Amino acid sequence: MKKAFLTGITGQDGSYLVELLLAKGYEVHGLIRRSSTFNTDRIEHLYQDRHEANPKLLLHYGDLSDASNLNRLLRTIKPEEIYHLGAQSHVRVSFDMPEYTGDVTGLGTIRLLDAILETGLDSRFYQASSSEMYGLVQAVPQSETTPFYPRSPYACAKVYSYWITVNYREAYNLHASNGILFNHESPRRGETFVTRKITHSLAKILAKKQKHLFLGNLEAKRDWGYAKDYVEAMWLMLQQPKGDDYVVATGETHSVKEFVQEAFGLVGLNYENYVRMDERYLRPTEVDLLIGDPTKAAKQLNWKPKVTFKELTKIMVIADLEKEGLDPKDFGLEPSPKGQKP
Ligand code: NAP
Ligand code: G4F
Repeated sequence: MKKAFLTGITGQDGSYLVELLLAKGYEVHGLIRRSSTFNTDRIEHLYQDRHEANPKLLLHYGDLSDASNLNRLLRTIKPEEIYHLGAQSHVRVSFDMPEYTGDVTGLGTIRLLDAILETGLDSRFYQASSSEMYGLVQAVPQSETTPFYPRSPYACAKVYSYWITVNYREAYNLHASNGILFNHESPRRGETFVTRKITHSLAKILAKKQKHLFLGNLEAKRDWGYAKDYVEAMWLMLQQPKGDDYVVATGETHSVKEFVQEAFGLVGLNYENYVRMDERYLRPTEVDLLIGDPTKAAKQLNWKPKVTFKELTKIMVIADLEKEGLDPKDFGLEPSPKGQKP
C-alpha cells in the first residue's frame, strides 16, 4: 500500500486530494495545525468512518514553520509521495502579513525539501505553484515558458518555492514537480476568495440575512476551473517517470463581473441591485488578467478539465443555497447529487 503525506490537508485542495488518494487505496498522512477550534470540517466525512477513526487517514500536528517536526514526521511515515499544498494562500492577506507569508509559503517549501534530503527518502514531491507568479503577464496565454512577474508578497514567496523545487530536482536528482495551477474553485473554497464570497453572499441575500455584497475590482480576469478536476492533475504528475513543471488551467478567462452576473442570473436576480464597491478589497498591485495554456498537461499527463465556467458557478450556487437551508428547486435548479459531499 502506497503512503502519501499531505501538507494543507484541511484546505480546499487537500480535502479533494485525500478523497482521490483514499479511493486509489493509499494510506494518507496529513499535517494539521493545532487550533483552538476545529479546522478539519472539510475532511470530517473521511476521518470518521461509522464513528470510528478511518485507519487509512492519519493526521499529525505540525506547522510549516517547524522544521524539526517535519523531519521527524517524514522519518517515521516514510511516504512514497509528498503533496505540498500548505500555505498562507490569500493574496490580499499577504500584503498585510508579508513576512509570515514569506516564511510559511516560501521557506516552508525548503524545510520540507530539506527534510526529504536529510532523511534520505526517495519520496516524490509535488509543489503547489501558482498562476499568481505570472502577475503582470509577459505573454497571453501563459505557459510553462512564460517569465514570472510576481505582484504580491504571496506570489514572490511562490516564485521562491517554484525555483527551489526546480533547483532540488536538478541538484539532488529528486522526483520533484511544480503544478502551476490557475484559480480553481468549489463549494469547499474559503469564503474570503471572490467566487465563494459571491455564491455564499448570494445565498445569504436570498435567505434575507444579508442585503448587499461588497466587492473590490470587478474587472480582473481569471482562468477558473473546478478543484476536483485539478487534484487529479497533481496525482498524475507524481505518476510520471520524472519530475517536471506543468500549467493546469482551462484556457478560458472570465472577469469577476461575469462570475457575479452568472451566479445572480441563475436565481433570476440582477447583480447591480446588490453589489457595492468597497475599496478595502482592492490590492496595492493587482493581477489584471490570467489565462493558462494547458497544452503540455493535456499531451504529457493526458489531463483535461471536465467542468466548465457555467457548470462551476452552478455547482457553487446550488451548494451554498443548500447550506443556507434553501431548496434549489424553488429557483429552478437541481439539488446537489445525494450521498456526496459537494
Ligand atoms: P487553502 O484552502 O487556503 O488551504 C491552505 C492549507 O494550508 C490549509 O490546510 C491550511 O491549514 C494550511 N496552512 C496554512 N498555514 C500553514 C502553516 N503555517 N503550517 C501548516 N499548514 C498551513 O488553499 P487551497 O486553495 O487548498 O490551495 C492549496 C495550495 O495550492 C496552496 O499552497 C495555494 O497557495 C496553492 N494554489 C491554490 C490555487 C487555487 O486557486 N485554489 C491556485 C494555485 C495555487 P488551516 O486549515 O489550519 O488553515
Ligand atoms: O479570489 P481571489 O482572492 O483569488 P486570487 O487573488 O486570484 O488568488 C487565488 O488564486 C491564485 C491562483 O492564481 C492562488 F495562487 C491563490 O492562492 C488564491 O487561491 O481574487 C480573484 C480576483 C482578484 O483580482 C481580486 O482583486 O478577484 C478580485 N476581487 C474583487 N473583489 C476580490 C474581491 N477578491 C477577493 N478575495 N475579495 C473580494 O471582495
